[in-house]
Amino acid sequence: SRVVVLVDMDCFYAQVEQRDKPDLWGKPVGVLQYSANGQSGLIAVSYEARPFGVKRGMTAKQCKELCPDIEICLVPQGEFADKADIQKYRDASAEVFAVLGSVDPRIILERASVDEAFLDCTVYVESRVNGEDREETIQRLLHPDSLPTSFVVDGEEEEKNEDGVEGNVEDVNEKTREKMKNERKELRRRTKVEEFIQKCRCDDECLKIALAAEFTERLREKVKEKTQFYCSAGVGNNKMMAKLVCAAHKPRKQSFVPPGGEMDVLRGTSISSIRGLGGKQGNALMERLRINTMGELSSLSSSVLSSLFPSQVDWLMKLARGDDDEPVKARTTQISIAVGKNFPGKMAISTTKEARHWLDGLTKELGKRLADDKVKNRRMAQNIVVHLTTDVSTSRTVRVGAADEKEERLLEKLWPVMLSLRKGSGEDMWHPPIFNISLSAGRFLEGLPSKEKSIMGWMERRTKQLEEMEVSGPVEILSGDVATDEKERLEREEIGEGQEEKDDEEVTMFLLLIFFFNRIRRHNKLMLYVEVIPKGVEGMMEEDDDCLILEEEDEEPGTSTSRPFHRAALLQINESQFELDDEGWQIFPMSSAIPSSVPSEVDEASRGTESRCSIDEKSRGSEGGGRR
Ligand code: DCP
Repeated sequence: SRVVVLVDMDCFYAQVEQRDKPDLWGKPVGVLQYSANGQSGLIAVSYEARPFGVKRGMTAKQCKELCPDIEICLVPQGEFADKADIQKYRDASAEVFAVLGSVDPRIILERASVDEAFLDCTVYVESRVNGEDREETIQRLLHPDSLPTSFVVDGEEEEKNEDGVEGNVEDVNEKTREKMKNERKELRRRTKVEEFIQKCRCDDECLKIALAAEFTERLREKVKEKTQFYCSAGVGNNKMMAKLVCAAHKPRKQSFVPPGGEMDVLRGTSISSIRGLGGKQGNALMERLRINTMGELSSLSSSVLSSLFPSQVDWLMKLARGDDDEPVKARTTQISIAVGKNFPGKMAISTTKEARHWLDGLTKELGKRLADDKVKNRRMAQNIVVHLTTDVSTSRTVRVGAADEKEERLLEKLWPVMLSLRKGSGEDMWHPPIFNISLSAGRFLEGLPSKEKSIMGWMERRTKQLEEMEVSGPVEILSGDVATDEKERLEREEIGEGQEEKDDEEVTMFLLLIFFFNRIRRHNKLMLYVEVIPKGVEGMMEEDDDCLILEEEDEEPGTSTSRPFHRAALLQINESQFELDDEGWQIFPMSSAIPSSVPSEVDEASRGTESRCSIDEKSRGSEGGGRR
């Protein structure tokens, strides 16, 4: 049978905040998502805050009452549509997935959510079962360091899991009791693990699970080492069991189901704890069949089930036995990228102008995320579903292509579709009022047009080189009036007058800049300093070029301007010093962006004097004045 692992980050957003502000490690922390309509609530709660009764969904006031020392971190506000910006949590998630995806090529990795991944370890453990000296393996697994945070979940009554982190218990006796209880728990844990390992001597299925548990312990250590984040895990023979037992011991622990013990685990498990049965479906089962546990479900006959849930009988009977065929699908990206906004109660949208305003904001946010995704995952969405909730739920699918990448184009494409969902006939009013707008991009087509691929490929190689060099000061990757200096080297591309080619170019430059912004976000180390790049400037490169040539398009070939029009340099400065201009893809350094030492360092490092002066002058010129 298969061996599937679910890795789930502990209180993920709270850990991202704790890593950002290391003083917060070990303290009660809540992450609050603020919303302009006053409906703010906690979306993540650190384990230190949980013993106080602090829960997701509570307001800041409610959790302060329960836990006065709690630190509340606010989710940053986004640029568009008055929405939260969860990019930093997505970036942290990408770091985790980079580690999970780098461990062994025999493992299939599926991104299940921002902080959860399934790993199919079957091929990996099978090759090890066959290749290892069994007695040696058993001895290694029996060593206390081998499975230090692993629990056997076999359906036997456990002492209640007390969230694992001590609260502020003042009473010494209370502390001693707590300590003794933890020691008892640890002894029980180790005894059970040892008993299980002994079984591995003559049972390959057990050995496979044990090897997967050992692998998962190391994997979690690696995630911690590389990202500072703690996670928990579940190991079982399928997705359902892995997910179920992952929740049995959290945080910073992992659990596994002994082969054949699935039904023992499920017997007392509530139906709503099962993957896929947590929502409406599970409720319908419990209400209509008047049952609560998976044990009760397994005792029902197929005729009883088929009378109420005819199309799901086979699936339900399998689940009740602990069978789940769903494969782990190799995927580290999201299936769809969605943005949305609720307008509850009186906030409901009732005018066409408001509707257009919000669609505009959401389109900008979606456009930004798609551009980001395109660079990271080398793919492009083919569909966008526009979804409106009024008195009913309606949606329309719009087909999109490369030409629609610019936000204005996208908006012009989405707006008529949204209008078509309006029922009222009045020009200005929107009837019935809108309670939710969401846009979901999907049906991704893998791969990018070759021109964009080459630019991004080059940028990646160059950035990697610079990272490997452990650059400590600013590094100039390009300077000088290339239109003159490099003219002979460049083969001008024929660019027609048509709008499409022009748009292509802009998209290319836009991508290039977005790419660097991603780098900056990720490493907060290397960044691209780009002065005004006018429209019609194009990046060109050959495979082996060691610098990117930005060239201005001329109306007449051969009369290229000698005016230095651009410079780019990789500098090691702080992200907050930069600002993305809202007019498009131009990026302007803020007045404080270029530390006074930078121009001289660029000066020493570079060869083209003219441009160095310009960087110097321009950055000085912008001092005090913000954006130019
Ligand atoms: N999240 C959110 N809104 C929700 C639920 C979760 O924004 N309604 C975010 C915040 C969480 C992250 O997703 O940190 C992961 O969600 P989980 O359900 O996995 O919960 P946590 O990781 O916070 O805690 P746990 O350790 O219990 O899994």
